[in-house]
Order: sequence, then structure tokens, then C-alpha cells
Amino acid sequence: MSVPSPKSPGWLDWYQDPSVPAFRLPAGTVDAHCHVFGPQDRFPFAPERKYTPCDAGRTELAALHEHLGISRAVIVQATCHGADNTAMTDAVRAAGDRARGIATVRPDISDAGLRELHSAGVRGVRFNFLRRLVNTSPKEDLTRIAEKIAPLGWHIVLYFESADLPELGGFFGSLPAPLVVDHMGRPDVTLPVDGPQFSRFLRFVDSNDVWVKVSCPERLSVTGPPALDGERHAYADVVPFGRRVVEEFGDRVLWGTDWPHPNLTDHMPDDGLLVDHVPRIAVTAEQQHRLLVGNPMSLYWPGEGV
Ligand code: 0GY
Repeated sequence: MSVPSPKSPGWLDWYQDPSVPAFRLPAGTVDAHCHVFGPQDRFPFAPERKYTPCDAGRTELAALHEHLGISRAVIVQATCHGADNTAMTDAVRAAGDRARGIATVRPDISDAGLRELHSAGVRGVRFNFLRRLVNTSPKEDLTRIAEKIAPLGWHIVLYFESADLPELGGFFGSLPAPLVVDHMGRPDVTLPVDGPQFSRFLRFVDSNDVWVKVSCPERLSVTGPPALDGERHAYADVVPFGRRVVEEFGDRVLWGTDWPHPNLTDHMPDDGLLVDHVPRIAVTAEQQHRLLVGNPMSLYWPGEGV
């Protein structure tokens, strides 16, 4: 048996005892962005990974969802597992019909390989452009993957830095499948919400009918979490960005926890506080229902109604 790899230096583990949120999630809430890591004795990490996390398996993910009142999940392949989707598909299968998966695949994946992922519950692939996470694949390879997955009705999840959108936007627009963007395209939240950078992102979303995850305030925030004084209004600087996207694209927004929050370096969020961020960006019951239930159901469980 191989010796487990030690965690990357400075690695922060997920929050052990999340608070009970003040906001009650509506029945049927979907966590549309979360991950599993290992456990590495069962699902070893990929040799080409750029970080080694703690274990964060499907049992712990299910316990968090139970605690927060989340009914369904979309489990996104984490880069530490490379293109070996077995930890993710094991977690999706174990959840029965209450989970879907987003895979990482190579351009030479066979039709049988794709069909197997589909039957496990996979409904999309992720293209990652963050150099600290992956060596990004050539665009021809990504186009080839997109052409293979489009007939299955899958979509493409894009993870990129806002500064890279000017260079990548045209390529994204050429892809032959629906697009879903992680974490609002990672805006610099010290810039104005109506400034050129975020306006460019909103135009991109509008002109390509993109779906947007209004997730990860803890990753985008510069002001950070609240002091430990009982104040539950965390990540205030991210609120105007999330609210703007929810207001403009209410029928194409998704929300997720991003548990177990890979690669955060300054703090680990209390997942209860992340739930309390939701009513600050989706302020009406109707916006909240679309964000948390209606939209993810139509993308991941079409035809099941809500
Ligand atoms: C996220 C963000 C990150 C990591 C990954 O797959 C991953 O390794 O997604 C990150 O480090 O910004 O969405 O979880």
C-alpha cells in the first residue's frame, strides 16, 4: 500500500463545526458547486496535481448538506484528482439521483467512456484556466472535447480569472455547448461593480446566454469574514457583484458552497455564514427559489419539475 502524501504546506482544512444559518434554505435546495477529495487511501490524488489537500470525502459532504438543509448536489471534479473521475463518480452514484457530476476528461476519451460517465450522473466537463491549478490544455483539445460532449446534452463549466476574459471570451463563445461560469468569473471586487471589468463580464454572459455561479464570496472577498462578535454579515464587498448578477440574469444563476474550499490561505469559511450570504444577493423569495431550486433543477434534472 502506498504511503499517503502529506498536505500542501499551509493547507487549511474545512470548517469542523459550521454554525446553523439564520437563513432557512428553501426545500429542494441544490448545492451546484462542491467537491470531494479522496479519501486518498481509496482514491489516490493525481500525480500531476498542483496541491495535496486533506481528505474530504462523500460522507463528510453529505453530513454538511444535511446540517445546512441542502437536498441535492453537483459535485465538480477537483484538479487534485486530474482526469481520474472515480472519487467524484463514486460520490455521485452513492447519492442516488440526488447528485450530478462535472468531470475532467481528456480529448481522446472514448464514446464508451463518456457514456459511462453519463450513466454515473455526469452532465458536464470543466475547462480550467487557472495556472496555479492546472497546465491548461491547448484550445484545439478543448474544442475536441466540447464537440464530443455536446451531443450528450452536457455543458461546459469554465473557471478563469476576470483578467483573462478579454483573451478567452471569443474562444468561449465558439464552443458548441452551453456555458456555466464559476464564481462570477472571479471579479476583482475592489473595482466598481459598474466598472469596465465587471461590465465586460456581464456583456459576455448576456451575449452567450451563460449560466453564472454566484458562489465563493469567501474566495473573492478582500474585506473577509466578520470579526468573531456574532455579526453574520460576512464578505460585504462581494454582495454588490452577486446581487447584480442575480438581478440581471435571475433565470441563469446557480449557487454552491464550494466545500471543502480548496486552496484558501487566510481563513476557512463557516459554511453556515455562506448560507447567510444568499439572502443578501437574492433578496426576494422568488429570486431565492430560482437561484437555489428552479435553475439548478432545470439544468441538472430537466423535466423533474419543482
Ligand atoms: C474551486 C476553486 C479552486 C480549486 C479547484 O478543482 C480545484 O482544484 O476548483 C481554487 O483553488 O480556486 O472552485 O474550488
